[in-house]
Amino acid sequence: MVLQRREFLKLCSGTVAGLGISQVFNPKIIQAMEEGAKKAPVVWIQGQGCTGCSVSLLNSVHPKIKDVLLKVISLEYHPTVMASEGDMAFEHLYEVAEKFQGKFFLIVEGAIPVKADGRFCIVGERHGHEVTMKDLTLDLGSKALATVAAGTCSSYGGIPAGQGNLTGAMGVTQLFKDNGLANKLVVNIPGCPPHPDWMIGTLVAAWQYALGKGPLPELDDSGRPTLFFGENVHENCPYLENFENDELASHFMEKDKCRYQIGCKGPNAYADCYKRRWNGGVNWCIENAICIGCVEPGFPDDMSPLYAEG
Ligand code: FSX
Ligand code: SF4
Ligand code: SF4
Repeated sequence: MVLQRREFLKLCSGTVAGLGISQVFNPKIIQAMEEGAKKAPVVWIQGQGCTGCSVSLLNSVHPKIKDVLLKVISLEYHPTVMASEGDMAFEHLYEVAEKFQGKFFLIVEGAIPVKADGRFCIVGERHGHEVTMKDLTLDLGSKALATVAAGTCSSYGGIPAGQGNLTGAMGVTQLFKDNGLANKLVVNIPGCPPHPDWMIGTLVAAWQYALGKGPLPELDDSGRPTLFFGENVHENCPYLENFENDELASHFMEKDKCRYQIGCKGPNAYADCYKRRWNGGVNWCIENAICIGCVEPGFPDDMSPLYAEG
């Protein structure tokens, strides 16, 4: 049976909230997406980051990244994965922004440096002039339907904005606020890197919203979808009982004890990692090491030192 668009949207508005993203992306729904609507044009730009956010997205297992790129979104520009380069690619980016003005999604990866007029991060050249990440983000952000900040760096500044920040690195929300774009919609998907489900799930929800068929994803005070960032890691951790019984690991090899004493920041972190897990569900941070609170606005400074001696 092929789902009709209306059924698909109904299903999604209920299921995105209630189920895992992998369940949302069952083949019938993907088929309905293909048939029901045009793919959402997306442009992805990168500033000060490690590209881990992109790598995380490319590691998406359920759904396969191939299906996301071919069937769900229309990725028109991505500095690391596109085949095109130079003037041709950069011109295409501007053409998409013009053609789909008010209808495309801007995804920003990495922080944006503003000191020295943004010249710490040059992302291309146009008409013989260097284009800074700062100017490009403001230009595209003013034309986009919504901006998605992928990763803690673009959400809140992250590692580039940590102690010793010489470049004036900051996240998109702050940049927009400082430059008259405070009214533009920004959705933060923090994480260093963010889970692929968080990125794809948010795009799906935003896409429904763009079609006028779904509500805006509910955001918390830090601009994150509560769907993924509404739960405390510690309160849901499988080691909570150990914590309460004072069974605390003093080194990483004590696998059956709580990691609080060796630096775990789970009590201060809000994300659904405990149930979503990472790497296609194989493991997650606390199972192997500790939570470093990578999704929080104060990361990394407020979470430092990341590790502690037990
Ligand atoms: Fe930041 Fe993205 Fe951390 Fe890296 O580029 S969120 S440094 S994992 O990957 O921006
Ligand atoms: Fe809390 Fe971390 Fe201990 Fe889990 S391992 S119970 S998140 S302190
Ligand atoms: Fe980040 Fe902690 Fe979740 Fe790991 S468990 S991804 S460190 S919030």
